[in-house]
Amino acid sequence: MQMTFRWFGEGDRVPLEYIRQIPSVKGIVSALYDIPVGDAWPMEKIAALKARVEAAGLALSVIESIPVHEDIKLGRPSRDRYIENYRSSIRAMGRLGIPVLCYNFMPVFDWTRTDLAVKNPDGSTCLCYDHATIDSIDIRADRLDLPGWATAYAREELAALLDAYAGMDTGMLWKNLEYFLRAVVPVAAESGVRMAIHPDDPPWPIFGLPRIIKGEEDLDRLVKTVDNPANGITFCTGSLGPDRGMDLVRTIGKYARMGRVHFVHLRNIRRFGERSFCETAHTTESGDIDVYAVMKELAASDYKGMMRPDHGRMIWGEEGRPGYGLYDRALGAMYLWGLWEGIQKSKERGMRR
Ligand code: DNO
Repeated sequence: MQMTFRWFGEGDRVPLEYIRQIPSVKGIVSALYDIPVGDAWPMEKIAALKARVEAAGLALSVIESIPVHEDIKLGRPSRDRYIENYRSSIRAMGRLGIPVLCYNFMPVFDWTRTDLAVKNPDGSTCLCYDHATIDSIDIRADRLDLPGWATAYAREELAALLDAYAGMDTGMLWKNLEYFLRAVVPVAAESGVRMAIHPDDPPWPIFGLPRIIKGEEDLDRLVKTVDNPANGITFCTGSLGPDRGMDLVRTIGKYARMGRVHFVHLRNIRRFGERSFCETAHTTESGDIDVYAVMKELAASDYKGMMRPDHGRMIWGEEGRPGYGLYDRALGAMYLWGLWEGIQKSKERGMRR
């Protein structure tokens, strides 16, 4: 397993040089942030990003993400042009030897929270999601402060997209994902790039928009759609975990043994009621996910892919991008690596016995 850390490019308040000082972190997860969605990523720009990361003594291990244009998700005729661009970006990644591509297929909104700074008793703040709040929002009328809202689409564009998705059900969205995968996975396989779909976060529909990567049944369908190791999963415990019915330990082992987990986002959450939760520190004792058991199962599956500590709280007075401060994620990396080393060592001892 390689421990990695997300870096949002030169605009990130967390410099690469600080990331390098976190023990265990060898790889960077990043992207090009100035390319319009749908355009092909120029090879020279990706090469420059890679050179910058390597100059800081780290490897560019994962691209998260090349966004999928809404026309592809909507199945519009223009999708073929955008798919061709996507294929070209994958080929460029392959030529540069960047092994993993994390992407998602969520209509309009990426991950969504309803509060970006809930105060904990210890003075830290965390991100929370409350489904009743989501249900009470009229997205066409209200002003929102949701991650993705401000950056992704202007108001008029959003209204047009919501209209376009109005008649779409999950069956149609699946067909469009399948069309996309059949077109891009062979190119990824040939280029030595492993695609890793990010589950829907939260794992249920929001704002009446269909969502299709919510749990085991969906992941089963995904891996079968194009039966190729290049068609894989970003196993995100914090995205799949809010569903009380999800058995994270068994399923991470199942897909890792199939060779389909290429990237792991690890974080913990505390559930409140049916569809509400807050993000916590990474440790098992902090939330509802048995992080130790997840790591143990991953080690038992002989996992060799990438992992990153996902969203942290804001601690020690740090300010920054919600979920992506330095301090709590660095603590998370250390905790996860500590678990991993301990588990590996007992595995080795067990084998010697
Ligand atoms: C949130 C992230 C997601 C993820 C995309 C992948 O913190 O995990 O925004 O990058 O869904 O395309």
